[in-house]
Amino acid sequence: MFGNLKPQAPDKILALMGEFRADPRQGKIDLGVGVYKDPTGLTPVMRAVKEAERRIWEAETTKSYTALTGEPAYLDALSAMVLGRTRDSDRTAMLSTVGGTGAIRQAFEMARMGNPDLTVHVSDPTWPNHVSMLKFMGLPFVEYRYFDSATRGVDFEGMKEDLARAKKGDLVLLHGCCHNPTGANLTLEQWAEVVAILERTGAVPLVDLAYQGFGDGLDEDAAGTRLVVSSLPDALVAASCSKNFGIYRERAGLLMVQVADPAQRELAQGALAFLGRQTYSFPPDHGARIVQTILEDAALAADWRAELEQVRLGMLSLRQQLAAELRSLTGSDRFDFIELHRGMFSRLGATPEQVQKIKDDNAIYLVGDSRLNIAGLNRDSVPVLARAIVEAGV
Ligand code: PLP
Ligand code: TYF
Repeated sequence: MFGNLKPQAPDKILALMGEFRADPRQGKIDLGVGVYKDPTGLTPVMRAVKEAERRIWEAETTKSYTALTGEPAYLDALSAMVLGRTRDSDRTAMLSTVGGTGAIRQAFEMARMGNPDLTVHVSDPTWPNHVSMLKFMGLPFVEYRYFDSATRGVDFEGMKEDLARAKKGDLVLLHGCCHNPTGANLTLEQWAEVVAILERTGAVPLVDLAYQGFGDGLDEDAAGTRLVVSSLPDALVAASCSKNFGIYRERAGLLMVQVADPAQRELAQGALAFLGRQTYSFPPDHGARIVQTILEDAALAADWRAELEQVRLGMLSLRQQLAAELRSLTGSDRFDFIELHRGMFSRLGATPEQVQKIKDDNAIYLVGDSRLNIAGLNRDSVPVLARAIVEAGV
């Protein structure tokens, strides 16, 4: 049966994790995979998560299945966090998903069920898994201009021009905040312009919100998503709890599907339940229950927000330190974009050879496209990286 299998190209980011682990050099620095690390290099379990787990362990009396589309109280709490208000329940169908990835995959499936002729529009560049899933599913996709390699900001004129070509019923994938892999993001004014293009073309947005709370704050990071959802008839939102709750391996996520007409809601909810049944039936519960427990308890939620804010400010301060260090080493402001970027990532704009040199000479691991994970740094390693960047001729 399996003799005809073709070898699959490994995920470059995950392959880099293995290479880093195997590197025997002392003082090696991992700026590859997008996992938050504290200044000591650990990915901690957040305080509120530990406390929620303790409460769940004490109170839980059964491990029987939850609802097919997920625990309603979790869906209520997380959708309210994303939207900053109670969702429009007449027009919103929801699914508890296997992480953000599961939400994106089911969103692609939903969009195809709704419009078998759709084209998906993705940013150039985007998270490699987006493209990989689209290829595997045989869904046609095109890239829209996004990253301006000269300014390391958003090529917004190019983006608008390309999005204007979307057709009615196409899917436009947008990063809600903290763009992966570039770190360059839209302003709220630019979001409004994108919304206007979507209104005009009739293309449907899918917002991938994987880093809410890692950029400018929990509400600020959801502002674009909220504008999209409140302005447009149809919209999909794929939210992940992996990063902001630090529960990567628990696999908690949410897919929201907003439909134009309340008469379509039952159909959409039924389609989500159907899609769940075709893949794994019931979603995992533990991560979702942690999130629900935290969000439903004012004191726990406040503690979680405080810890998340500390994480966010820590990354911001590393950005400022790195930009300052590079300013003083180069005597120029050409690396100031690092300070303007938001989230875990920045695309440096280095060549693959420069990325290789940084790795060979200093045991500092960046993804091949020159994406670096800011959270992999600490106050002591920032100057080491800055010197390596300059020495590689970036
Ligand atoms: N979307 C983006 C842009 C991401 O970077 C990630 C990364 O982890 C995800 C979605 C999905 O995350 P997960 O499936 O771990 O929740
Ligand atoms: O971009 C990243 O590094 C994170 C983690 O197949 C990740 O989103 C990377 C690759 C992958 C799954 C998750």
